[in-house]
Amino acid sequence: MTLLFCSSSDNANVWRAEIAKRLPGLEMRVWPDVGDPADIRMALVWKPPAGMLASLPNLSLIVSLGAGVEPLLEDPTLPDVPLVRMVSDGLTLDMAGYIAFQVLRWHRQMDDYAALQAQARWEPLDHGPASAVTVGILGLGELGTAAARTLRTMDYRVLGWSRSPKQVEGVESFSGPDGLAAMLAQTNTLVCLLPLTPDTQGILNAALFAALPAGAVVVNAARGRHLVEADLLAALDSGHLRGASLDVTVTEPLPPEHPFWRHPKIRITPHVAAVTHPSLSAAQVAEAVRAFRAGEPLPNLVDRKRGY
Ligand code: NDP
Ligand code: OXD
Repeated sequence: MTLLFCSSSDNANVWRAEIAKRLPGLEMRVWPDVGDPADIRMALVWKPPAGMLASLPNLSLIVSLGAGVEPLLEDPTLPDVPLVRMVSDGLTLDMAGYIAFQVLRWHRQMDDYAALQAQARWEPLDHGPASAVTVGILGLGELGTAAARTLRTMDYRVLGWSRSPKQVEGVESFSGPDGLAAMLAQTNTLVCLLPLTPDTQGILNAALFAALPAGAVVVNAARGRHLVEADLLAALDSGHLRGASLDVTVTEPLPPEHPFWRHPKIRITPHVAAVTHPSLSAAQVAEAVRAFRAGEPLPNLVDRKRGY
């Protein structure tokens, strides 16, 4: 059984070494050196060219190097074979750290201190305790739950919104449209960790921002298309929102002329909130391959109808 690796943003040699440690003898080819396409039974991919997977006649398993699978599902030629997505300690720890950092950045006014430092001004600013800050998390799945747990250890009040109600210790769970409205009304820092689906695209829009208390902050670490960019600019410029941290944008890389780069209330990172570290994630790939070969239920299988 041959595995095809295809990603322009992951290091194939590092992956080859990590996979060889766990699956000795497994042949791995690296796209575009596919050889005979009929040899390929499994593919390990991140944003493969549209149509590429459909050109592999014996493909029987797709493993996504990413947690979010909309780049695959949006390819109309995607073969109808099991699709496993990435769930690993590397991603969850990275994301929990990124969200904690962004919540602290706004709560503890770190950008204001950077501006004061630039003027050599020693000027303590007031900030309340973490327990007085309510963080609302859209998406209480693998990453949202990890972020929620980390924030709870820091004494933030944490609320979470998901399709189905959840039980996470110390976290108040909301679901449905009424639940969303109830959560937003209490949220000082809103974090988006939803998958991108037709239901969630554009969810960070003017109506949602208006439902947040004045002075709220928005953190989007999910997908750029969750956000209506013009609505964010309007809500920041009107003074309703205090700031936004964006790890993802509609167009990536963010074009140099985009207003987000120079907006005083926006902080940008280049889609690095959570990374699929090979050393921490190869075990999950190996487990998917092992289960597939053994004909056992596959872990972290994507529900194509749901879209995540
Ligand atoms: P999960 O599938 O584990 O969790 C998704 C959560 O969103 C679930 O709680 C789900 O609810 C909820 N959800 C989905 N649709 C809706 C809806 N219509 N209404 C309310 N809640 C909804 O995903 P992960 O936590 O692993 O990842 C989330 C996203 O993070 C990924 O899809 C990806 O886009 C993004 N990501 C970003 C990275 C970055 O570096 N910026 C890195 C990795 C991922 P329920 O549980 O009830 O189904
Ligand atoms: C992912 C990502 O979905 O890195 O894993 O965005």
